[in-house]
Amino acid sequence: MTSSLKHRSAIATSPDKMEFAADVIHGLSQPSKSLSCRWFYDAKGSDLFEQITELPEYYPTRTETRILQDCVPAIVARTEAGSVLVEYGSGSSRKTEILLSALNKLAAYVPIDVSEAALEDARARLSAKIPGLRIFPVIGDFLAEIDLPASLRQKPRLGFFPGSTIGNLTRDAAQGLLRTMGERLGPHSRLIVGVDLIKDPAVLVPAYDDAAGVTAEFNLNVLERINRELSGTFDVDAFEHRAIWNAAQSRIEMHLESRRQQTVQVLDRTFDFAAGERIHTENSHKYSLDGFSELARKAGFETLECWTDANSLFSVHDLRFNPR
Ligand code: SAH
Ligand code: AVI
Repeated sequence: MTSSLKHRSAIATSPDKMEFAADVIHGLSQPSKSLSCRWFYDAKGSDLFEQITELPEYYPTRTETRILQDCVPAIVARTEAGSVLVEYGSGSSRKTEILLSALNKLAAYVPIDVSEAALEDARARLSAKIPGLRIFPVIGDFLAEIDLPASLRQKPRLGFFPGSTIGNLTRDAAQGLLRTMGERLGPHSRLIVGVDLIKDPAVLVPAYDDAAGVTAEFNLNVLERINRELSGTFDVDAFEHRAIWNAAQSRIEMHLESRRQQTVQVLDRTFDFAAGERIHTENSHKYSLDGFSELARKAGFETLECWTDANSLFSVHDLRFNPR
């Protein structure tokens, strides 16, 4: 999909239903069934993600928030006045408020997200809280081509990619995305990235399989979305949420496991599930500090500084793009 950046009054249409249909049919037709995690984020999915961020087991959001509160003076000190803040996968933009209130000479804020509902809520809240802030929300896939509006094209840019959303990509795809972001932000521009760290699976697994069942609901919502938007016939109760630590790949995997043998229809297609068969719905890769710096280096970024919390749960990296 090609997205162009629009002013909020002319917000682009939500991700194309045709693309959703094609992607779902492709994923469910594979010998190992899978769905892209980007489809989690309809209005209900974005709301469920916000609930996840407040769970006692889900340490990433509160830990990254604390790190950002501590490191924001250093980030601000390196940022040129008149910069445009471009955020990838901005969601509720709550952590962004830490940067927005400290970076008081910003030319504009450009949040990019596939979730129209999340973007609209964030825009309304930020406009009320920070009068005078110019906000240009973009509904779109951060993997696609996104141009800044003409009035902002000559301004220096600061990229922001928090939440360890980069962990939802494979390592190769993450490296490719970082390079693309660097090329679009421009030579010598900076990118602040939040990255979740490798730790004891006894901490990791409950973060993705919480006692209250919110993550299970978030995972299962993708089947409800297929039912709502693609005339799917999934019996959501006939699937079970699974969160698994894959040590070889240093990642948490989320799956939906069929509780019984069943057949499901999506649009005009039929899919058979054996009892115990899984749909792989998400990867959440975890990095070491050096492992992430090395990945960033291969993508053309120098690590200027990197911060973590006292328990080494999460990290924030201040990177500069130095293309060769
Ligand atoms: N940055 C926020 C939200 C993280 S949740 C935080 O740190 O808490 C991941 C966000 O990325 C969601 O809002 C989701 O809608 C968005 N997202 C996921 N895949 C995307 C894609 N391919 N392109 C743009 N946004 C995406
Ligand atoms: C957005 N992303 C980084 C979250 C994560 O931790 O991988 C999504 C999520 N999946 C389950 N819980 C949260």
